[in-house]
Amino acid sequence: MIHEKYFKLKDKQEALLTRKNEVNHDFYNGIYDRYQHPVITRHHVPIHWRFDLNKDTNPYFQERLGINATLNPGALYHDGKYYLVVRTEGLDRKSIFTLAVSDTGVDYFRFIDTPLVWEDVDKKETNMYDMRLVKHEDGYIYGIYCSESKDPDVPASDTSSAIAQAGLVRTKDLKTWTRLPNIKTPSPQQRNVVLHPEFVDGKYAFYTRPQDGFISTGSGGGIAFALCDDIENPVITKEEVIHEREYHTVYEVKNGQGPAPIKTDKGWLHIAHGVRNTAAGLRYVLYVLVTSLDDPTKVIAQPGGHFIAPYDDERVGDVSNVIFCNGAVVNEEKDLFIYYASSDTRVHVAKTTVDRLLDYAFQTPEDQFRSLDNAKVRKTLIEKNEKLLSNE
Ligand code: M1P
Repeated sequence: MIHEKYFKLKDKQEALLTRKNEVNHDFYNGIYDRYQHPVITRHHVPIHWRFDLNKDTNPYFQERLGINATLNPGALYHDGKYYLVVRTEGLDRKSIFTLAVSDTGVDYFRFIDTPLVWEDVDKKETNMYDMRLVKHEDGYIYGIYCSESKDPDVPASDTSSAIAQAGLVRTKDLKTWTRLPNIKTPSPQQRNVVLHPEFVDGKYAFYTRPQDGFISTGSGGGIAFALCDDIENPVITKEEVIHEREYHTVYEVKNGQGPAPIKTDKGWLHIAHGVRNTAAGLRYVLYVLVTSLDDPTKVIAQPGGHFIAPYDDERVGDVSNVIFCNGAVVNEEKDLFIYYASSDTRVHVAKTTVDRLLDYAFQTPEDQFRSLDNAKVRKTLIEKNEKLLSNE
């Protein structure tokens, strides 16, 4: 017999799942719209994924498998619907992948099916998170995620050190997934590995983030580009850094490719994350880059500063002061939906268009890397505007 509390909680949840999400008009920058509510929170996770509904086995109707956070989703626009593969973190810290879908892309997201599982090819793998979903021109939908395991080479007293590698899966229908081997690279650790959607010189192309340590990139770092012959036995022998970390920028300490880049007539549009250190800890923001269609290793536009940073309530969560994005989609109207998580806790959407983002990418002044030079850039803008205003 189903516990009566289930129906009460379900009604309450239904109000959340059917709530319309409007543009937040308190925020304006002309580049993208923010929305009033997150698109996915832990409260969106179905009740029967968390509770045993049976009154006999759960007389107090206790939550048996609680959810701590829903964050960092991979995204895919597929058959007219907006799909997210959400990093769904249990109270036990383990992240699992779950599928949510919406008809609008900004509201009414619902979790469907059951958590994604596949053949267990790597028994050392402890945690998995941050999937990048890519519809590749070879006809498969690929997911690359961070596959984390305990570092075997540390003393027994060290129960924290971990190794991050790039796990690889693929599907055609988002239901049946095949696990391929982890992507081998020259770097001891890898996170933020992303598949480029097209072949380059007849090979599979990847964005990687070489790193020496699990948290610190050490002597590695930067967004790198790499080619690989065989996706079923993915071995990368050379990583070329195409966007480096840089002193006194929003990507001073670390950076990483976000979703797969979006192909436009002016170049490949990238959304990346940049990290700097502060007295309050690491601050994660998003920034934008464009690379050349002829040569995807060549950066051709690089607007200065951050593109999305923690705003209002987004600042606080499990890991505060973090905006992270590994999913963005474009629909037939060239609307661009950027799914980002705030403070490793919940998922939001920022909506723009490909044209609007290209305008931002190519027309926003670059960082001059020195305050005095940046002051001159602003002075030029002010003087130009003052001239215009005086002619009014
Ligand atoms: O906690 C912030 C983010 O930290 C990591 O990102 P990076 O690899 O750049 O350090 C990831 O663990 C990510 O999931 C997390 O949101």
